[in-house]
Amino acid sequence: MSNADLDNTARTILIENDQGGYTVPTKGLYPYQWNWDSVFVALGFATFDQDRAWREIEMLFEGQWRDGMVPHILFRKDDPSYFPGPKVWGTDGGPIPSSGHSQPPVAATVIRDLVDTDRSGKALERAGALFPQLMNWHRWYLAYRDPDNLGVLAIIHPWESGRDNLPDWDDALRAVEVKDIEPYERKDTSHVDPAMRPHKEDYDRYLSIMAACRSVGWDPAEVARTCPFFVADPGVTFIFLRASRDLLVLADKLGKEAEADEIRGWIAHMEKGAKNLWNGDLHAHVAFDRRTGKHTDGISSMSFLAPYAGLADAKTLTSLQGHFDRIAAKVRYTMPSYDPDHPSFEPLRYWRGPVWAMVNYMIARGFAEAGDAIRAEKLRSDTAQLVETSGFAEYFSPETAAGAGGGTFSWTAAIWLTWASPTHVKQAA
Ligand code: 9WN
Repeated sequence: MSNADLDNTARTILIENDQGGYTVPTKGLYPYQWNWDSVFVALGFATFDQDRAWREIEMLFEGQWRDGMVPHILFRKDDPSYFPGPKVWGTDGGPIPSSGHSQPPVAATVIRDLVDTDRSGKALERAGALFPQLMNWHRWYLAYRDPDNLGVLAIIHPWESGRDNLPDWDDALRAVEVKDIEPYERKDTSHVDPAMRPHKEDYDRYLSIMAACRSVGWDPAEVARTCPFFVADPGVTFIFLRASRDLLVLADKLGKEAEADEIRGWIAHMEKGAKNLWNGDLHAHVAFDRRTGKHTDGISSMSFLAPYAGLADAKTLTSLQGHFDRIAAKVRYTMPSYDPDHPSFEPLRYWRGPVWAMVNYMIARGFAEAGDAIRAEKLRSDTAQLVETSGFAEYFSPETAAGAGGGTFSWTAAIWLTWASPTHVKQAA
């Protein structure tokens, strides 16, 4: 297929996955609105329909909870093709049935992008309408995912990280007691080869964490205090820090001085706090279990997001470039979701090895901003080749380029349109 054909296919995927203002990640496997999927999807729509891009994010924020949380899934209708659905979550925090935790907060960054690339003259007004909601979501993250004010954000469930079965969660997850779960039937493994999905032992614990949170009524302070899983995540932390910098730009544009001061305080605090994630043996930022204080011993793709978060001091950047080159020499396509030199690496099992287009996009952006155009371009051209070889898959083998998981995937299409497509590169030049 030519690049122009791929561009058309990508647009068609977004249009066909559109449910009337919000987009499902892919039909069948994921039939609802997911948080960070929608935000990346907005970037794709913005390449041909800016109004529709805003609508995607506005509809996501329609589901914001009273306490400020923006849920990871909005169940606008009940669909039996996905498990666990709204009844299992048992939440009551907002106007739309939803899951009970959040997902990486990329929204402020994308909203700033929509403002910067606006052709309608209406973007700042729309950003202004969402601004108080963004502030409340960021405040919620700081209050309930960093209750001890360390300057790093924790996740209460592997799903909250968006990287469900990442090896970083293994030890903390194994420590979760399997209890209070009803017999259940997974649906994901009827859509996708089970070898590309998490194990049953993982799902038992995913559901046990949900049961524990349900038992405290999803009260965010109680969840932070008692949740059997509470792990500081470089992914969520770096995405939040980056998003806070973009929120600050929006605050300045909108003349919100008090909020701008507040955000500057968060940024300064998190710039210092990030050292809590530093693993001195690996020379990289990694996860650490907030209950045991133990760091993980592997590098994940999100370790490479430090420059995206604005942490591009010489020590961090040089060390990441070294890891990048080591990994690039080991696998054909960067950036595998986990270090291929780690014993937990599995090239096709979801977040234990495969390449994800939107992660590559974020890493590349950070590297480019830090002045490393060469590695940024390697990430882009690898992503383009993966799509050219295997289409708009959910994720890809870093070794063979085989597509895995769901097909006709919205965020892969969106990232193609906004960044990876050679057509886009030509237009941007
Ligand atoms: C659970 C929708 C979502 C993504 C996540 C990805 C996967 C869900 C699942 O699919 O997670 O949230 O059921 O496997 O891990 O990042 O947002 O695409």
